[in-house]
Amino acid sequence: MGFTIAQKIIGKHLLSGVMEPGQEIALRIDQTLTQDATGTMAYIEFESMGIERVKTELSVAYVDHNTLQSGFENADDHRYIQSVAAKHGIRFSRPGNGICHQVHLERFGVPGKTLIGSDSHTPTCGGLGMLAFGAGGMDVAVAMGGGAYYINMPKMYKVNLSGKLQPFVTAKDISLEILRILSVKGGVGAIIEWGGEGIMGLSVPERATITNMGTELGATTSIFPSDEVTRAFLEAEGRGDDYVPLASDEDAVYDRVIDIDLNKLEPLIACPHSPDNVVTVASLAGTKVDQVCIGSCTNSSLFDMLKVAALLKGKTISPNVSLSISPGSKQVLKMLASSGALEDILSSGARLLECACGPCIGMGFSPNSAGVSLRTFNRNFLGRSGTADAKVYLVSPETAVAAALYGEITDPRVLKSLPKVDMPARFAIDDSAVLAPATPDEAASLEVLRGPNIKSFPEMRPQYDSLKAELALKVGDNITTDHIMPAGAKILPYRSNIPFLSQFCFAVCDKTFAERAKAAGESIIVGGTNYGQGSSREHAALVPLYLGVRCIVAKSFARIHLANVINAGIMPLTFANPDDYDKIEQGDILKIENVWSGMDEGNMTLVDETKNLSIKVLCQFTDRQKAILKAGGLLAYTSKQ
Ligand code: MIC
Ligand code: SF4
Repeated sequence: MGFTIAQKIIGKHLLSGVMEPGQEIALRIDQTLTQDATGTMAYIEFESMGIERVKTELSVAYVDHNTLQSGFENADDHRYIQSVAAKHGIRFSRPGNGICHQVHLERFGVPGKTLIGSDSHTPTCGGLGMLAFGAGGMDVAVAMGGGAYYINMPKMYKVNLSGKLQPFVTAKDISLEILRILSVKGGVGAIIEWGGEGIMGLSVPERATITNMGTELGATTSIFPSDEVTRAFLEAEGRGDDYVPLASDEDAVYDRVIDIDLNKLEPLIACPHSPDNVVTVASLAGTKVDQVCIGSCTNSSLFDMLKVAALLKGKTISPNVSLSISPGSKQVLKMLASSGALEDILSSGARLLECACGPCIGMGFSPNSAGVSLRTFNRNFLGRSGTADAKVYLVSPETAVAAALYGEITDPRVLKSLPKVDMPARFAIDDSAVLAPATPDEAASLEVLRGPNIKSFPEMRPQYDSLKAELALKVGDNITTDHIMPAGAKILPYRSNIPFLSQFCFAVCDKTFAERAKAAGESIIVGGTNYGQGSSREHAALVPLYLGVRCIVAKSFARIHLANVINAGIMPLTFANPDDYDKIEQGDILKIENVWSGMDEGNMTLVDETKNLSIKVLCQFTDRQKAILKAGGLLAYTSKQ
């Protein structure tokens, strides 16, 4: 039996475990990346491990999320990350240099290597055949220190693309189509490999749009082969030497195969408030639009931006629409400027934003009240834009331009002629905003610069053999990390200040939760399916830990959040019978006895003392996970080792 691309890379990086779906495996990690919103915490954790220099082949610290400096907090955090990176052997990508995933794709991603990043869209580099995973900051800290990265061996899915994209139908529409087919839960536990003759027509940045949004499927990661298209991209980046060919074996076996005929694909749009709420653009034609945003790690490559510029050339956007453009990297922006395309963008009435995440994470450019915003981004979760009642739709750059020009949702095919966009044989390479770390000799005397916003890590609490606490919050299905720990310009600057952040925990669902949980001392949360989908932010586990949450019982968990919860020492349990979810209520007193033996047996009895009920809950922890929970979290466990 042959191997898939992912199985081949896993096989080469396997430190322990067997490659059978569902079994825990340990992987050697070649590269890591962090961004600033999760990075401060990851570096605080790395420092606590007492390791002088990272042990990876390459580690890069990006600043791209918290770039709005409306007080000292973000600037202090940037300085902290810059100094900690210099001291410990990590490259530092300065604010303004671009979005981590776009820059990593351009400058550092290597086919066949492993990468973990403290950001859920790290699979973007799967576009060039890298096995790249989003992870919590603690897992990234451990990998920087040379430790393994643990995942459950995923199932293998294959998506075969046949035919050719028709004019005005794009890689983004392929992403939306697979979300329509699979939903935000459909990729859970799987690695998605893309193949078929249709991929030959997709450039690396287009492939990266697809692997980027694989995150929204809940997939462990997504990957493309490394082929002549990959070689051309790496050569244009002056990195031809990094090219290695990679393909799955003819007789590789997949757990599921999905076919998409590109000839039949139409422009698609994801409606509020979920990326899988997908319909055709044509079906919403005529809906008034207030705002259009083009950029984010999904759609900010030179190819995307040149198409946008060509479509805007000589035209003026609707007076009722505010259009923002955020190029993904300084490389993209410089090439837009030198080719004259920037002029076409600016003359249309667009507003140029910095090369950063910006509006995607609510860092400025929030929509007006109840505004309709069309974005080329990957997430449209409730409240994420910074405007609670905004309606955010996800679209391709072409559909975004059509809406900006007409002031309403418009099938981009009405724009009729699609100007031909030629990609340069060589990109404008300028790594001046990537700072090299200090040499080991210089590093010894370097000071790490900490501002007053950096507060200490929450107290880790070992699990005890019995637990009795109030069910402080009961939530429904598909709860995102944006519900648990919202982001946005007002809150994000406090990512290294857990006590401050804690007041906003679950505020989207229940403004009283934080206060009630704190007053209760210890508490339990109950959730539905896919609890914790979305971001990799470990704050969605550390903040509940700080508020005294000891255990979360859900119908199912999203992968990265599950790992973060265990790393924080909070016990995740699942209902043996999902119908039991309906039997318990917020405010009930819940009790679990014999936690230790229950962990060994794989199940426990949850007693609802208020309702006088006994409910069976499951826990399939590995020995390593049990030890982490008993120790009170990954950091405590690692220092014990
Ligand atoms: C996001 O897109 O939600 C983020 C912000 O990039 C997060 C990371 C974070 O919360 O800092 C992610 O996707 O992991
Ligand atoms: Fe940044 Fe948005 Fe991408 Fe997250 S999804 S890394 S916030 S651009």
